[in-house]
Amino acid sequence: MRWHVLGAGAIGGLFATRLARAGIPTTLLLRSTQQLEAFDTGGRTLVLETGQGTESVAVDAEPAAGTSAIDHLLITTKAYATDAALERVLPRLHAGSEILLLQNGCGQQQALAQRLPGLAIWAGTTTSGVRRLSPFHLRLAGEGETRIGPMTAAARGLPGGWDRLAHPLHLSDDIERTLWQKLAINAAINPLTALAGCPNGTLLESGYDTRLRALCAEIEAIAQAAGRALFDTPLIDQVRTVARTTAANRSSMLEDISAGRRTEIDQITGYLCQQARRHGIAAPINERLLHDIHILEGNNMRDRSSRER
Ligand code: KPL
Repeated sequence: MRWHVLGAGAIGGLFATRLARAGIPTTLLLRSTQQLEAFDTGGRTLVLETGQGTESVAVDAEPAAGTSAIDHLLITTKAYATDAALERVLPRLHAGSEILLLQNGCGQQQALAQRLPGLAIWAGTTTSGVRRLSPFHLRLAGEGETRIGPMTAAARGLPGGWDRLAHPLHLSDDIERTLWQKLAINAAINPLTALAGCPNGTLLESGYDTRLRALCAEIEAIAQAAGRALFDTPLIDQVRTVARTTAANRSSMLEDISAGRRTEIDQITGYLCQQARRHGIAAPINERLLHDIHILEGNNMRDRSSRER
């Protein structure tokens, strides 16, 4: 058994170290020869700093556009990059391939399951917080939990070898609900922190109370209109708990904005706005956040191209 990891960012790197540590041969699929050279120069290891110390884990790497068959594929790309990344590896997949998507956002998991319905496909969410200090050097900010569930009939139990991972893992019997729960939390925390440039814990301050409550109520209304159950308790309580447990963390959207990268706003808030339109309800708060983050992304892109000129 060998797992190939498509999307060698923070989450991809974290799970590559977890797989390799469990004795499962693991290969990073890298996009460019520069990335492969940098990985070779660093001794073909991923470095993971945890509260307990620093682990150096040896993994393999190869170009995504290689030729050997891929039996087990973990996709951890940014949500918007899923299609383009998949195109590169599609010729390497076969009827028995297993695919697991561990990403933020919604829509891309369902699209892949519709596109490849005969394959064993799982989707998952993780609340583990990990930062990339340099391309192959990661710091684990907090060990969260990971929920995985089947997206197609061929996906049974956990994906191959994942029962051996030293990582808090749960099999979800309602993965659509799990995806919506994570989507709702991300839609509440990520745009607000990205716009304010603040860590997650700042949202607990009283100045955010009214805004956060109104945003959570609107997200709940969209989920209800779409026929999706969220949590058994109010979303605001869940969001506050996540903001408290990740108080010092910067959300992934804030990190993207700070680094001048595209964000996952279209797959998070954009997906919710699409659902609201489809089900005929208004979503003014989410529409506004979508607009404001697009403006911020646009400013970033303009700043970047003027620096490059
Ligand atoms: O998943 C996250 C993210 O930043 O994308 C949260 C839960 C908001 C933690 O930072």
